[in-house]
Amino acid sequence: MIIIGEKINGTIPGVRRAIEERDEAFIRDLAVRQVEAGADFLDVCAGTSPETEVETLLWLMEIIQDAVDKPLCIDSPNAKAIERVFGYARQPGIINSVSGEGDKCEIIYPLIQGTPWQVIALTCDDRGIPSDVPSRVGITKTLVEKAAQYNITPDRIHVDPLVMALSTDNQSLLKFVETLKAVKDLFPGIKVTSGLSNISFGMPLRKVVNQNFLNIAICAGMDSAIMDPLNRDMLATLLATEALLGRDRYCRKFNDAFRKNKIGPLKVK
Ligand code: THG
Repeated sequence: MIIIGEKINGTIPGVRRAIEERDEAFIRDLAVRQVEAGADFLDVCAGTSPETEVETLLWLMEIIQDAVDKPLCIDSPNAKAIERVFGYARQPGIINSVSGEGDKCEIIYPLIQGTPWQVIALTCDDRGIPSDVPSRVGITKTLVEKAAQYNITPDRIHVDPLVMALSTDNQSLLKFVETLKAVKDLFPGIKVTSGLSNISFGMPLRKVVNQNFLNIAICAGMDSAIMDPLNRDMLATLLATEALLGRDRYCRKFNDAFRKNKIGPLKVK
């Protein structure tokens, strides 16, 4: 499983404060701790008003890239902002995201053409966010076909089916799994990703629901997740599921993360 660490996001109150006060140490610490916990990519989202977004992203990107040697996942609803900061990434990462909305693909795909960059493709378009499987698969098809025009192959695309809250759509998880299977059948090698928190919106014990979603999604074949690797229980769910599925030889990753040993204390408390 590919872990995209979500903690450097200006919509989180503590991060917003750090951005406003230009608290470099706070951001650096979040970068280092997420990487120590196993993040493969670090999501970076300004979460500010459009006027200050580019400046904020550049400030965040510089701090993160000075602190750790991991690729970024550049997260913005604004393709033009992504275009402006793209050149400041020091290694290929993930663009978060394209969708069928407006001219997003026409801005983002040329940027990453001929590079190893990957991209998250949201299954929404100018008609909105569909919750049914055929519409999601249809949008995925369009996004993959457009990508092919720029020689961007399916293995560089993480489809994000934008899960609905279970409290408003009882079939939400089942539709996610169905979408996952359908897009993988259509485009072998394509990746499927998701945020983990939408599923539990409006429910008590949200974290328990999120963890169980992660477990089922991994079993169903999800390839990456935008998640908080510093949440001990969430990371434990991920590593336990992978171990149980036979993907963690000698349970080494699980044990290294959580067993106190001679080398040091628990990595994630
Ligand atoms: N899909 C894609 N991109 C996304 C999302 C998605 N980007 C934004 C968002 N969803 C994912 N990022 C976050 C960031 C923070 C939180 C939730 C989603 C959050 N964090 C709490 C905190 O850090 O304090 C607690 C998290 C926890 O303990 O689990 O709520 O869906 N493509």
